[in-house]
Amino acid sequence: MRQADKMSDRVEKLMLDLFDIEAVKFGDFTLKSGIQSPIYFDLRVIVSYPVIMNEVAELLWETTKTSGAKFATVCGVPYTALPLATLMSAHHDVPMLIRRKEAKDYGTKKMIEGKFEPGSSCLIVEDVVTSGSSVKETAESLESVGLVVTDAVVLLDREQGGKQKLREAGIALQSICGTSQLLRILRKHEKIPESVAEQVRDFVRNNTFPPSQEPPVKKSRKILSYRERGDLCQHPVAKQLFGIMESKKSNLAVSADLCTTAQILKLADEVGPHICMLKTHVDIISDFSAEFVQSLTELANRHEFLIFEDRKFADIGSTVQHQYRDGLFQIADWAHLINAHSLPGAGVLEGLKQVGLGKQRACLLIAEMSSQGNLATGEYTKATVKMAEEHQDFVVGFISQSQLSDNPAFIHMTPGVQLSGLGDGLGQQYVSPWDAVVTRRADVIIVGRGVYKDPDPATAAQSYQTAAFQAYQHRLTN
Ligand code: 5BU
Repeated sequence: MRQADKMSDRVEKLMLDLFDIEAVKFGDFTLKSGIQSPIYFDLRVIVSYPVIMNEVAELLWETTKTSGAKFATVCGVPYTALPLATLMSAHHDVPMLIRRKEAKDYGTKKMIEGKFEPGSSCLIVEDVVTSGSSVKETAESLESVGLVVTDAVVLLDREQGGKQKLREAGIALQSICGTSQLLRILRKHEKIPESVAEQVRDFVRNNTFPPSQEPPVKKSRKILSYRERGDLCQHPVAKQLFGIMESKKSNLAVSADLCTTAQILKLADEVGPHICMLKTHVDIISDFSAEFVQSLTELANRHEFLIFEDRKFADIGSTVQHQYRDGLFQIADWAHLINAHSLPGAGVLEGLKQVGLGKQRACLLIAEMSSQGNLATGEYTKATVKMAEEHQDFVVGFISQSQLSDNPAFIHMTPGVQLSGLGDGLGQQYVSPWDAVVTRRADVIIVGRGVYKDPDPATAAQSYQTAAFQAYQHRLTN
């Protein structure tokens, strides 16, 4: 079995176990904050189930390792995560630190127990994240004694904005599972009725912590419409895209990952009225021709969508220039948008830019990926955002899994979206349109198989269009 499959099978089994031992409960609960919630996580019970506890610790470890986080010590948020951090520490030979919760009351007592080098890094381990405040408090304690905290790992993310809040505080949060995935697993095994799942989704939707209150830039990012952002941005392609999104009421891009021109043109015509953008992988087409480009361009004009060639340029400037301009595909002649990896450094953009700018083309930088175990995380992602900021004449946004920049001109596009389905067995990981747009703050969702594999792609596209645009409207008004 592949690594990705194994991992998702294990997560699925763990969620079912947590349900069985009532660590995950459904009903009517009053949370610490006084809010009534239809779902409650009580992970304290896992200490009574050593096998489960061990599995949680192992999955926390693997999730962290997959994200590429580097750390010298681990520290569990007291109290539930303490035994989890202990197991991670003991099994993987990484020293542990203990944060005293009561230190404040004793004044002179040490807040952090254990040995560490000032300036060294510490991973925070937590059981459940809601707003992220407990992780933040623990990070502050660790930082107050000279430790560096850049990463945290959690068993369950309630998906109520905690991840976003922690990112604002400079902490990348990884989770084994989020509420939406948990609900999909429990529904798949018919552990809860759909009405309960919907009630929980509604609750999460209506109880999401806003990503930031104070900084004015962030506030304005939250409430600007696509139209307003189109007015603000300089690049003609970004302006056009925002305009199309607003007028067609669509923030859906369909990925036409089909291997013949006839199939792609048929799909483009069917889904055209519902999309703002069609994404291609031109190198998988068996009968590519100039006529195809002409027909696709006609369809793009007729239905008003942009064409995005998902070529993922990743070589030195001189080579990508050829790949973009020359060869069989002459991508620069017909694709409004292309994308590039930041891996080679700014030269990749300099090269592409020399070809694209004269033709009024734009580029998206790949800052995060949807696939399990990908390495586009942490410092790499941050450096990618910086690179985009330095090339705003050509880079109009990101392919990402979350909002990475507050600059309203940058468009965030998120692939790995499906209404049903957790993954594809080859590492792809899916979130729902709602999660992508509301929780992760994507501007555009990219959907491939969810649409083109459907027996009725036009109706499927319409469903995704409605789901993603309603999510955007919710974001505008909340
Ligand atoms: P899917 O059928 O919805 O899984 O297709 C997703 C498309 O987005 C597919 O063309 C991928 O090549 C593309 N993609 C992705 O899935 N994840 C990423 O991180 C990036 C691109 Br970058």
